[in-house]
Amino acid sequence: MTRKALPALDLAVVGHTNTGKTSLVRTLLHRRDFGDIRNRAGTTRQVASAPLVVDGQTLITLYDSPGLEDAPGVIDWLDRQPGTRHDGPERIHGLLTDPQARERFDHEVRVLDLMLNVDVALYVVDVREPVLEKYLDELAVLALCGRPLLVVLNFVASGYARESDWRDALARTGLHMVLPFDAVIRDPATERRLFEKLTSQLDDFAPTLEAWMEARADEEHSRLQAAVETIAEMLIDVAAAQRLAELDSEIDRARAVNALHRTVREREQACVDTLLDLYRFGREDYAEDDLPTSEGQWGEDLFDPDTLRHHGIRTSGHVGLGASAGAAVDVATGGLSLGAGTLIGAAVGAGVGLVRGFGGRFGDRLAGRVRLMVTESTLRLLAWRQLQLLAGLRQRGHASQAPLKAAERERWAEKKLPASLIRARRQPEWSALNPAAVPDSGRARAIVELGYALRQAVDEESARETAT
Ligand SMILES: Nc1nc2c(ncn2[C@@H]2O[C@H](COP(=O)(O)OP(=O)(O)OP(=O)(O)O)[C@@H](O)[C@H]2O)c(=O)[nH]1
Ligand SMILES: [Mg+2]
Repeated sequence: MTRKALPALDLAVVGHTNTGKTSLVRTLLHRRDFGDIRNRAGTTRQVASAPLVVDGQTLITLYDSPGLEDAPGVIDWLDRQPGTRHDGPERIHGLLTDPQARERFDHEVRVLDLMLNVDVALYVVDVREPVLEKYLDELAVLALCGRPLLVVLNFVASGYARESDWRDALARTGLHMVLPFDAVIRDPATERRLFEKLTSQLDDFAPTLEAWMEARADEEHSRLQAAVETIAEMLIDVAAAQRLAELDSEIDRARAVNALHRTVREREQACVDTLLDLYRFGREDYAEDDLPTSEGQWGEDLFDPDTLRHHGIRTSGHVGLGASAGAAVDVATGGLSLGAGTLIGAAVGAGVGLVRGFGGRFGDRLAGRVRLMVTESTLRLLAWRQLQLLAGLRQRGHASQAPLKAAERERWAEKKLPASLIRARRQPEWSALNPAAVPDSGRARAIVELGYALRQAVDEESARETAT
């Protein structure tokens, strides 16, 4: 369905230097490649624009601007000019057309020029700062431009914010449209509030702003859906992955273990890369110790028994086929828990179980061989790590400068694994990691089902967080 063209909104982001204007633009854009962000004055020197596009139409254009530094000087200059005291835009126009003033108020001129050409502006405040005279001068100069202003109180999460001082001072200057924000945290609810506040002030642009909010909400929803299905697909691949090894050859078993380790690590890394990509981040966003490194391993190796223990995951027990299958052997801790008599000396390595007794197509070649599979403990750890990463990504603003910390999540140690994952243990043809795999509709269904279970876990956790 083609949408009727909506009036496009021009929105300037202005404020004192180093208050987080460029950071705010990045966060609203969900793009980290916009502009330069640095903790010092005068980083942004030119006005730069970026569009918010829906279905090929630019609904909103954001304009980042250089920081204001000499508003008191501008006020003094304006006060010295004769004539129209009450026509703000005319007075500003006078300044913009005066060659000497242009030279002296280099940054301010760019901002004021922009202000006269947009529909609305966000004035960004660093609420850690006291309400100094120079900031009130900035607001006075901006008010002369005759555009609606929404004040964004930035750095509210910083602990020592002076939010109430700022609210009082702003109310005294007649500015009541105020929104607490933290430009480096990603919070869809606050982002939405910002656009709702604008909607309430800009009747002509209400349909535009509503269309934007709707598109953003849809995007968030489908991104999360894609993310859980990405994780689900990886887990199904790993759960059903297997390698065969000669039962009597230690060398061959070691080879198979290494091959399986490598394949699973690579599969996990591919999942991480897809998640980063979905949320428009990259490998440079995370600290090596917390998440996988570029070599395809996590700082904590997936197959180190210490890693499993550290995460409170039991490292002995069945591979997940259950006692009824009667053929599962877990060697995760180097000790064999079942069928040891047939597997003397087979301490094949952490996180990989030896399984015998499959039938069917994949069972045909089993004579004299063992089948290696990843243990259930490892699956738990994999699921847990990816959900942790997802939670971290969902909260990360695109202006974040600190490395990504995976959010602390409830551990999966004691939970029952979803049924779809257990099912995959008996379906080697479902794993893209198996050479003879033939993905079928059962695999697709299992991914959707597991994705749904993961989605529920994510939603439950979000609900718990909101409640606390
Ligand atoms: N913790 C925290 N840091 C922030 C926030 N917003 C900005 N910063 C940091 O503040 C510094 C300045 O951010 P910028 O976005 O470059 O500020 P700016 O207003 O564009 O600066 P100029 O272009 O120089 O005027 C950077 O170090 C940012 O990482 C915030 O909400 N929270
Ligand atoms: Mg900037």
